[in-house]
Amino acid sequence: MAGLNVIKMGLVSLLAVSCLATSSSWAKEKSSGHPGTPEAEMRYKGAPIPIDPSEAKETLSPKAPPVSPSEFARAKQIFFERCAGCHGVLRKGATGKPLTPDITLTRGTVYLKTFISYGSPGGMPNFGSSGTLSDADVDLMARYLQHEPPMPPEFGLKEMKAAWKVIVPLNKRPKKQMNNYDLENLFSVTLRDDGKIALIEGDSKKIVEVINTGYAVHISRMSESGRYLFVIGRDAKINLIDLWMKHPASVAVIKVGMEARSVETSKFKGYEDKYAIAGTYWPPQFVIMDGDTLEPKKIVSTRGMTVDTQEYHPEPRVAAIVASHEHPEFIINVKETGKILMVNYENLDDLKITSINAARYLHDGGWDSTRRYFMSAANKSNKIAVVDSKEDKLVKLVDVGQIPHPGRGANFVDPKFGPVWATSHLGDQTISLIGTDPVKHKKNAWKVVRTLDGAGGGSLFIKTHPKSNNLWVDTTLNPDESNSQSIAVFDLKNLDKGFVKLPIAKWADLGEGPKRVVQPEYNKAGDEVWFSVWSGAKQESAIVVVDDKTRKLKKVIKDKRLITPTGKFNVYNTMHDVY
Ligand code: DHE
Repeated sequence: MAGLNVIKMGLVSLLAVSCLATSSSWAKEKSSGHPGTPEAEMRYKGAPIPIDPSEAKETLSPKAPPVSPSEFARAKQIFFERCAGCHGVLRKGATGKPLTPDITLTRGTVYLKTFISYGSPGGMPNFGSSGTLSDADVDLMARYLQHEPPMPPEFGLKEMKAAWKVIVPLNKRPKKQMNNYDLENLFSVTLRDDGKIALIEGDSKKIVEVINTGYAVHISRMSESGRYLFVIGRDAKINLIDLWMKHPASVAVIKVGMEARSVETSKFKGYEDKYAIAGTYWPPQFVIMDGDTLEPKKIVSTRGMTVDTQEYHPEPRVAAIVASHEHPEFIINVKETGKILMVNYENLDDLKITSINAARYLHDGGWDSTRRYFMSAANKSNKIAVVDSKEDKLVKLVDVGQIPHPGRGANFVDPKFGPVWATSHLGDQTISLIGTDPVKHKKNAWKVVRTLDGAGGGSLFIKTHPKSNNLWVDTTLNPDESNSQSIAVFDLKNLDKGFVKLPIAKWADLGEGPKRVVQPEYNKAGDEVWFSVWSGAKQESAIVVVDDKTRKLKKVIKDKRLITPTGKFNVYNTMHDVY
């Protein structure tokens, strides 16, 4: 329970920070308290991790300044809530610098206190001078960091099996769809801080089911057939939901670690719905499971050497996972080592893994329009790695803007340069368009062919649809409310004309709250685009549906149960990787 309280406190503090966003400009924020790192990025990366600090094994180092047992417990909690997201649980360095005792002991308490108090140009927040941590806590953290990092427990097959439950066995499940929903146009909506998902019917726009899931639920993915919905929480709990049931509900659950973000299912011909895979942040590993029961079959650690300096990294977290359409393979982003693993699931006993050197801090990504090339953001390296899933090799590392954050990106045909895939950025206002057709537009392939100027930095997601002429770009984490509460839309036929801003949050007509507009998602037909208006857990949120052709408001979905809606996953588009 202690762990849960910690998570709750952490999430509340995350939202509290979000609520603090003022109307300062993006540029002004760049030169604020922690130079070099926009506050939006800190807010995003600084989320607390859902590991119970009391479970992490403590080792006191004789050479380090003394820390009492009660101080150690407090310092662990502060570290897991505020620091581990950037520096890693084992402090080996992630997007933040390494903080292992070989480094911290040579720096000493006074240096570390200054660093924690005032921050650094590299992006370390000014925890002391901003009042986030008291003087006593700054002193405590400076001493604590000179001891060995406490080690959270491992999570192997035994633990997974203990946490695995088939709620409805295969022979008790329906043989055909037992409800009248238009399943392909159903949306699975993340209710982030409520630990639930809502299933919303695309046509009626009514919530038809609310289902309990993992804590701080993160993403939904579909099985190839469109029958099974997989939902993963930050606490690494996976719910397998059967959409054929009269009332869709979880038919199996499992916990695959202590902290996770990604889940995917096998999509190669002959393996439809056969396997599921989940990647964890802690322990750093992935697990392949049965697609219809979640029985864990094969666990593989991602610990290993970094791609550039070739040093051992004890905690390379698993970020995005996509299912190959070219081979029976999962494609896995390993964040801190910068490697992309092509895991062939034909024979789980003699697993074949092709390890592709990309660049550090791989995060999210998606397919090009042919679903042959995986476009993956190495966010802090400011690059997009292009992987050829047919040849299983790296095609190119493309330099883009500051901290690319595409979600799954957007595919369309640029009137001048041919087929492109686009990403927006967390760290600047640009949108990079990368040529993706090496056959008919060879000279444009794997280059940034065009850079659009968007409304601002702090963008998380970008979206279009094969049937649409619009490109939608959110600026969810921009400090200026006029950006974070609206969406920028470009006309794909007239990209030079710039964008138009639509006041999505205003249209939702809600009360107090941050009302951040996040993650455009299309319906199956590609003629509507849905936006979440994301406020605090105790505030009203909404989903705003816009007519794609006219760009006019079509419907505001409001419901008491819509608590902190963020990601939305249309069944058809998620099944078929349409974006
Ligand atoms: Fe996400 C996707 C990790 C914070 C909403 N997020 C992903 C993926 C990863 C990731 C690795 C890709 C999964 C895949 O494709 O297999 N997200 C992280 C973090 O580590 C981070 C930065 C901090 C954290 O504490 O979790 C983080 N993410 C957030 C949010 O705060 C967001 C905006 C709101 C929320 O619901 O938590 C958020 N992330 C999303 C969404 C997707 C996502 C909606 C899927 C986008 C898609 O279109 O596929």
